[in-house]
Amino acid sequence: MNQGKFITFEGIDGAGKTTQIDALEAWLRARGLEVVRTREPGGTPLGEKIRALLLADDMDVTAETLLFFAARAEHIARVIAPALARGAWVLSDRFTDATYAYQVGGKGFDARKVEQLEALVQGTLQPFRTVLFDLAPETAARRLAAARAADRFERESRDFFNRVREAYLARAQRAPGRFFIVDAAREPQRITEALLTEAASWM
Ligand code: Z5A
Repeated sequence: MNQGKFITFEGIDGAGKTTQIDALEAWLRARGLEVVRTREPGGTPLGEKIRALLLADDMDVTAETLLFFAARAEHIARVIAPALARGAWVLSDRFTDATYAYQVGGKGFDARKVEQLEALVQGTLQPFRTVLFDLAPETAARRLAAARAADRFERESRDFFNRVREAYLARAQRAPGRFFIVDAAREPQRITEALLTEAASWM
C-alpha cells in the first residue's frame, strides 16, 4: 500500500493558502491519489463547533490554546490518523505550527506548555512537509479587506501579525527539511508552479 503523507499549510491570514491547496489537491487527485482535505481549527463535527467558539469569542489565551488542542486531538483521532493509515494524502490548512505562531509568537503564551500539549496530543505525529506562505501583513490585510469581513483573529494589530510572521519563519529555520517557504507576494500562477514542482519531489 502507498504510504500516506501529512502535508500542512501555514501563514498569516490572507496569505493565499486556500487558493494553492485547491491546486495541489487537484494535482494529486489527477495522479490517482486519495486526498483528504481538512483544516484547523475544525475538520470534524466537534472541531467545527470549537472553531465557531474560537473565531467569535474573546477568551483567555490558556483557554484558547487548550481549545485548539482539544479540536486537534479529535481531528487526529477521527480524520488524520485513519487517513494516513489507509495511505491517503492529508492536506491540512493549519496545524500545530499555527499554535506556536499565533498563541506563542503573537500572544506570548509559554512555548514549553505548547510543547507539552503537542507531546500529549500528537505523540510522534508530525507533518511530512509544511508549506509556509510568507507574506507582509500589509499585503495580507489589503487582500482580506477586499475579500470579506474580519473575524476575531483578523482584527488583531499589524504588530501582532508581524510577530506571527516572525514566529513562523523562526520555526522554519529550526526545521528546514520539513518547511517549504513560498514567497506569497507573487502571482497565484507562479506560486502554483513552485508548489507543484516541490510536490513532485515528495512522491
Ligand atoms: N489559529 C490559531 O490562532 N492557532 C492555531 O493553532 C490554529 C489557528 C490552528 C483560523 O482562521 C484562525 O485560527 C487563524 C489562525 C488561528 N486566524 N485567523 N483569522 P481561518 O481558517 O478562517 O483563516 P485562514 O487560515 O487565515 O484562511 P484565510 O484567511 O482564508 O487565508 P488564506 O487561505 O491564506 O487566503 P485565501 O483565502 O487563499 O486568499 C485570501 C484572498 O487573497 C482571496 O481574496 C484570494 O483571492 C486572494 N489571493 C490569494 N492568493 C493571492 C495572490 N497570490 N495574489 C493576490 N491575491 C491573492
